[in-house]
Amino acid sequence: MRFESVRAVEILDSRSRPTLAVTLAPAGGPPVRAGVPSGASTGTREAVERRDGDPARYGGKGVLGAVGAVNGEIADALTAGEFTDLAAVDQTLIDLDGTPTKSRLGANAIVGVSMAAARAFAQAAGLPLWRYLTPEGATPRLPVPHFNVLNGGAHAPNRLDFQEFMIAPVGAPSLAEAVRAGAEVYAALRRRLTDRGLATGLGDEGGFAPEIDAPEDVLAVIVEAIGDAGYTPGKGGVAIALDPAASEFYREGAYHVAGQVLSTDNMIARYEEIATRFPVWSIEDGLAESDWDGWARLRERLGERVQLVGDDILVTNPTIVADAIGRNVATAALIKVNQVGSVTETLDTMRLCRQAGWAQMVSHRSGETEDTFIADLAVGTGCGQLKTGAPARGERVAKYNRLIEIEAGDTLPYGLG
Ligand code: 2PG
Ligand code: MG
Repeated sequence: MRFESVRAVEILDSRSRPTLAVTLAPAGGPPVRAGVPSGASTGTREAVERRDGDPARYGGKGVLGAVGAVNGEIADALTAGEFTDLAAVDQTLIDLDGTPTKSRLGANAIVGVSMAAARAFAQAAGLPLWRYLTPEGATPRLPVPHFNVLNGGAHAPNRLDFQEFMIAPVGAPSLAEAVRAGAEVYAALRRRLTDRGLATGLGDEGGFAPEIDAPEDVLAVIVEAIGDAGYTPGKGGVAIALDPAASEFYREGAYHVAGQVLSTDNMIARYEEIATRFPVWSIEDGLAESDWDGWARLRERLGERVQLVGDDILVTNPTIVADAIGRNVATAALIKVNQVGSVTETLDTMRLCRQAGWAQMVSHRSGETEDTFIADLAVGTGCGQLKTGAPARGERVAKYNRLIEIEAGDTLPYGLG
């Protein structure tokens, strides 16, 4: 593979903040493009997103430096060489950057080029992106979509501490039916909230953002909405997944939830009660990223009943995930391409999880573009789970619609696997 040109421009993400669009022109084929996502509740060990810090532009959030890195150094390196595969491109980018966190060129610059390069190789091989991303020995499958129907934490201006309440149509017969269930429960939830006089404005990921304090009250209304829409709450129908994003409400060694101050063990007990009372099948970032001992106890107490997903604590980083597997602190990893900063390292992390029997949930970021890369990544790796926001707002729906199109074009299994 040779590249004739590599170009980036500064565009807007779904939160009105600057991000990058990267266009690669592979020799002998049409140009390919990628849009770079960006998080709000970020883990401290994530690859470093490069922002300009110039207060005169976008409040310091401009990405002209990262754009310049793509159009300068990265373009020079990629147009000068020939590449056998995506891993070779990604290694070139990592070596060129030269830092462990991709901070010099910017992880946002590098991941955009990496995603576009994956598309270039897929195109050259005459394969859909998901098929190109299928690792040896993996079976592609349509993932269970996890619709984030109610937003709090860093994603909404309400006083709710838990960040994400997701519905997962685990029992649906197909992806298209899962999307229908997601949309129907979302509509039923809007009616329930309206009936109670609660606001139905949306948070960053398209879920409603009403003023409710206690997570249990949110869970109760979601269970009602699942029933209203004609589905059975639970893994045979529509189950619930949580991402409390607990690092955000962990202060001075304690968890601050709905006005209460909880020790790690009290927080774990709270989750045990939640999992007993409600059809919660998965909890992501139930504890803070620094609370590794707490995570180990959480897994002991709840790991048999509930999937325990590490996001901020693992940051899609193969080295950290290998450590976490050895220390038994979770049962699944959240997978975000921009958290580690290249597609190859993302696939490495997913392989480690597969080998250890850990589940994986591919994820969007709260700041997104219309790029649907992660839909193909979830299908190709056959990991069985994708979260990409509510069944509302264009940048979220684009991913679900991409899944529908993949399902319509190929005979693939649906479900957790
Ligand atoms: C998360 C993500 C995506 P952010 O915490 O899982 O939902 O949020 O992109 O803000 O880190
Ligand atoms: Mg998270």
